[in-house]
Amino acid sequence: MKVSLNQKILSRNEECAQKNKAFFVEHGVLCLNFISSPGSGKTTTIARTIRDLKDKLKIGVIEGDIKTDTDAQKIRAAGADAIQIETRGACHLSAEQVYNAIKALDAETKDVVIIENVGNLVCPSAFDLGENSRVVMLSVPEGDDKPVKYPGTFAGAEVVLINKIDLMEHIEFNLERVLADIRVVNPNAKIFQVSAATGEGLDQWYEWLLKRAGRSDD
Ligand SMILES: Nc1nc2c(ncn2[C@@H]2O[C@H](COP(=O)(O)OP(=O)(O)O)[C@@H](O)[C@H]2O)c(=O)[nH]1
Ligand SMILES: [Mg+2]
Repeated sequence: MKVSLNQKILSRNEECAQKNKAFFVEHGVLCLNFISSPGSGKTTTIARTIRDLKDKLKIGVIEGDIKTDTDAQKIRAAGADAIQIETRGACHLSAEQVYNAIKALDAETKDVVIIENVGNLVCPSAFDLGENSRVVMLSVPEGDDKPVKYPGTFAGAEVVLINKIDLMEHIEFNLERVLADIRVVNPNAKIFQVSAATGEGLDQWYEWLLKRAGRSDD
């Protein structure tokens, strides 16, 4: 009984995800689904990306949180349009919520739509939102065992951002282990080591993003 209800929810989500996907293809918009634990630095990274690429990319953001619109406010302060979705307890965004947000955001006028999913490494990875690509973030203070504990989430990533590398000297974090563990579940993932606080390593992320959005010079 429970299994079939879950299947129904997932298949309804899948139908709506297909509509979102078709929308992004039709309008030539790159949609990224950002997934990570709370506090790993998604909002900080997205806001910095908006500021640093403001002359090159028109970015719109869909924010998912259980409560509050604080992240949408931070994104607007960085200079981009943002729509906040409050999930009221749900641990992930659904494709239907994203469908409604796309309309409110005038997503067809953007080069890139970034979805900041609800913070956790479990539920968001089970729900396709119709995105073109998933970006999974892991920050140094969370510990180096996360790729082996949440393999499914890392397996679905096109990009893995290892954030807060400025804290590496203060915290025990076996980078080699993390890189090897991600490679086991996802040999093709692009892995960038960054600090959204200092800016270190972000150039490689920006290069990837511009290229993926079809906006690079080369
Ligand atoms: N030291 C350091 N702190 C960071 C970095 N990126 C984000 N933070 C801090 O981590 C906290 C959580 O960041 P936030 O972007 O809200 O994380 P989110 O919950 O994933 O959106 C904030 O206090 C940020 O200032 C980083 O690269 N280095
Ligand atoms: Mg956030």
